[in-house]
Amino acid sequence: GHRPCVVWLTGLSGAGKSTIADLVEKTLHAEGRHTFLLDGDNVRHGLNSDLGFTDADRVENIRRIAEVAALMVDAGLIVLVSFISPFRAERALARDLVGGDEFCEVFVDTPLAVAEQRDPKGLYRKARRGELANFTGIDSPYEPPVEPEIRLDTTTLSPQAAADAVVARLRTLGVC
Ligand code: GGZ
Repeated sequence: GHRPCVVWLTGLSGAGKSTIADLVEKTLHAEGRHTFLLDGDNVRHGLNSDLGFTDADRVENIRRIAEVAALMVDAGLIVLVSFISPFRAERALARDLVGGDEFCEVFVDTPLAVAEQRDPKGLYRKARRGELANFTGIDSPYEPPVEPEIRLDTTTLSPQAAADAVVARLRTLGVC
């Protein structure tokens, strides 16, 4: 198969979303697929540099990302989207905007305790000390997906095994 779609990764900070998205992209590139990765590095510093981490700003962050992802699917790309995207309502909006048949929701399911233990950027530590407000999982909510297309248990899967599971699912969906 070969058809455009959005692979929407959701999960806590430090869950492993971007690591897994990078590995999925490597596999797809090796097979000649045309992809684009939307993440904090290329969206929050540019298009969404006016937005912070209040609930309202996160809603607007995800709304814009969903609109951009929908345009990229129209352009024929496989779009990998890597944001916490904490709210069910905005993920549902993204699914509606893109179209259900072109939308694959991937729950990078890492328990808070595990993400906090990893704390690669020291952000959980800052949040616990009260130096960073509205931090997801601490004093800002995360609503786990109820019926994601894929759930990845990162406590038992290596990043590569998790990425392989995503690619396998994309094959059954006819994406690659
Ligand atoms: C959560 C924050 C916050 C707060 C800065 N809460 O692990 P990271 O560093 O690299 O990824 C996190 C990223 C989250 O941005 P998103 O655009 O994915 O969030 S959302 O979908 O909710 O809009 C984290 C960093 O930004 N970060 N402050 N308060 N994560």
